Amino acid sequence: MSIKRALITGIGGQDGPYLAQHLLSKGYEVFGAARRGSSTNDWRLRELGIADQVRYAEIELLEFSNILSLMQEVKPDIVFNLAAQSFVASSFAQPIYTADADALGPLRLLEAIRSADPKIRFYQASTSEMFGKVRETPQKETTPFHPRSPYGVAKLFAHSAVVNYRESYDMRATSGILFNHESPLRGREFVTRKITSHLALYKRGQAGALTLGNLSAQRDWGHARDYVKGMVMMTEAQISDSYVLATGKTRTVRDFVNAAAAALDIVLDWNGEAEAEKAVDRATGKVAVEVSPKFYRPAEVDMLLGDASKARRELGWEPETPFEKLVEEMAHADLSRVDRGLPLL
Ligand code: NAP
Ligand code: F7E
Repeated sequence: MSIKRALITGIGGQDGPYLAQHLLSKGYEVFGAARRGSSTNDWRLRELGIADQVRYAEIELLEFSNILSLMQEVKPDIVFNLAAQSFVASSFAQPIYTADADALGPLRLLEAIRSADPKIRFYQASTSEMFGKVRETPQKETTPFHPRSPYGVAKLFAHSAVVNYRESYDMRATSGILFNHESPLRGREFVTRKITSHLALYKRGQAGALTLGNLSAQRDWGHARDYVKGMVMMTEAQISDSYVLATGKTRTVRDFVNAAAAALDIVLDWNGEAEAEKAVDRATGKVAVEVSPKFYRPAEVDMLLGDASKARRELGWEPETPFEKLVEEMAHADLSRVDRGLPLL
């Protein structure tokens, strides 16, 4: 029997709408689950033009009873667990909440599925943050983990639970170890969108200098639209397993700033080092980018670089969007929002 009904937790985040769009295009019926807030958070679904094609449900990862009822009422064929407290910096300030949502949340989902219908397939949004202080480069499925944040620790618990439920109960549980993936729908607190949204405002004279933290951190950045396709490939595969999705290229935060500035026709000249490093706008001679230790983390993940050859070999997955195209798409989307007077959400 082919899988038809998908339930996505975290539908209001970055990945949820791209995943919903892809599943809808493949003929799935899509239920999107979000926690209750004081207002509706569906701007990303509206930007993709699919807000009316998704059926909505309520979920709170901290509450087992509502997760169990959701499984019993929706009766999904597959659950994609994208919901999480996903901002690494906040996880240092809220480690216990982060563990409850990101470690115990997926465990509650697995238990609810085991109880409601163990045939329901499960996808867990695992992360390259689990590699943390990396033991080898590039990182792949067999690389030992060494998380560097409460977020990474919590996600490692969830990843291990998925493997354990697969082995213990023969459940169709998959873990996608995804490296950073970005898009115009990325939250503004993450560094890529912080850069593109701020530089778009700066370009139109609506913001001053952009203040960042560690400019030398390196990430393997891909496009969320490409990565959600990999999630679906993993869950449609005959055997449930764990897969890395990555581009195989790494860039610094500084590289990202330069690419975003170039997409907006801003030329930057860098000088200084560490906290004194600055980028000067060649056209005006004013400082456009500066550093503040306020954005440093108690423990940093210095460099991530993924090897997705298992996903390429076994699933046929390939990232499609080159780094420059990703940055250009994000920078142009933010400039267009500024020019249309739209709020930068
Ligand atoms: P995101 O934009 O932060 O979205 C996360 C979603 O989870 C939000 O809609 C949020 O709801 C919801 N959520 C948070 N806490 C919840 C709770 N207690 N109960 C119910 N819902 C809750 O994250 P994303 O970038 O789409 O990423 C999707 C998943 O992939 C996350 O699990 C993330 O950790 C993981 N991941 C992301 C990346 C990446 O580079 N993007 C890489 C690897 C793994 P609100 O809107 O109400 O806050
Ligand atoms: O930071 C550095 C920061 O917050 C990237 C999440 O989706 O990907 C994401 O986690 C790097 C870090 O993402 C600023 O120190 C410098 O080294 O955009 P980020 P992240 O921490 O890599 C993984 C795979 C996930 O799973 C997570 O859910 O950029 N950085 N200056 C800064 N970061 C931020 N946010 N703000 C700055 O001003």
